[in-house]
Amino acid sequence: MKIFSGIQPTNQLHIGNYLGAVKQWVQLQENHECIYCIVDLHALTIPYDPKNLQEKIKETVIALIAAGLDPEKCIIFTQSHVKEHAELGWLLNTICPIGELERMTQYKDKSKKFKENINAGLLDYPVLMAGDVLLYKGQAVPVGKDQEQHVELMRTLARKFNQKFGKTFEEPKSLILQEGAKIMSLVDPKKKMSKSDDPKSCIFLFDTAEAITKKIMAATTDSGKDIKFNLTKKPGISNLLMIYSLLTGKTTQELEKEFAGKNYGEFKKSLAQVVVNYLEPFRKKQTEFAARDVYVQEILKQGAARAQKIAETTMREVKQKMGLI
Ligand code: AQP
Repeated sequence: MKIFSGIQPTNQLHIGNYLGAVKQWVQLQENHECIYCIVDLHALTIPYDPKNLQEKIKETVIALIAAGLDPEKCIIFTQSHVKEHAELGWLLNTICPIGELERMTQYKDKSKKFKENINAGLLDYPVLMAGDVLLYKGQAVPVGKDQEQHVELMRTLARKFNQKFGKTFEEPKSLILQEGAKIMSLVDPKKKMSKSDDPKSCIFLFDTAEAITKKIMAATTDSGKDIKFNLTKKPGISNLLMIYSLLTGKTTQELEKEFAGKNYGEFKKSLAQVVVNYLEPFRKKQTEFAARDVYVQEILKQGAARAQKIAETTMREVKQKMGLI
């Protein structure tokens, strides 16, 4: 299968990005043709500082390698280095109904969050994302639950394009994990954990042991004192149980039994230890790669060159079919 997925260099990666998306990316690279992209063009749709964008891109690549991506097994590159992304995005704009974009949950959420900056790019985000995947004729897109709607639009655009201009694209399907697809904020467990949110709401992959422990101990829990998995009645403790379960391989029922009669404090202390231990090797690798700037830049350079070749071939076909050449 041809796999494509992307991540924004908006901030450090958190455990939601890892458990919902990147962990799948690492597994898929073993048996599939995988292309993973740092989507810097998408990141421009929310307020950012041009002075540190390059640094954030570098941090994101390092995080992906530290989490297990292997540049020998997959392509890793920066979106803006392959100009065909913007080009295909524009062409797909001409077949995308605006109504489809206005109903997108991410657009609605981000327009509320960044009221002073509701730019056209924010609305158009899913079309660029469709271009990202279709450019490589991607067949599957491993993402968290929040991106399901965008992959659905990708399918619609692929279908429309094929109907209008002749069969060119397959309709990519989303690969969404049954568990971990939506890790919630530690501060407000009704909201998803988000990089650009309050740092107290996220466990970042490279947080220190102290920071992880402090955030988990302060995480919002629910009334009552039982450690029970119930997403509607106990969203806070259920989110923590889910993280515990995903990192240890124990089911939430097993954990309920293990923590029967224990209080929230005892459970959180144990979870903090689990998270610290799980992330320890990631932190070590991050330190190692942070000192290897040339190596990191080379990964991006080679990745872009490999991606560019595929992108050029698709664009030639697309332009021919659309009557541009
Ligand atoms: N809380 C989450 N639980 C599970 N999966 C998640 N993902 C994001 N948050 C969660 C998945 O991570 C991948 C990369 O996400 P992204 O950086 O492209 O953008 P996002 O979905 O908007 O992630 P954030 O953390 O919320 O970033 P900001 O705050 O910058 O917008 C995607 O596959 C996503 O589904």
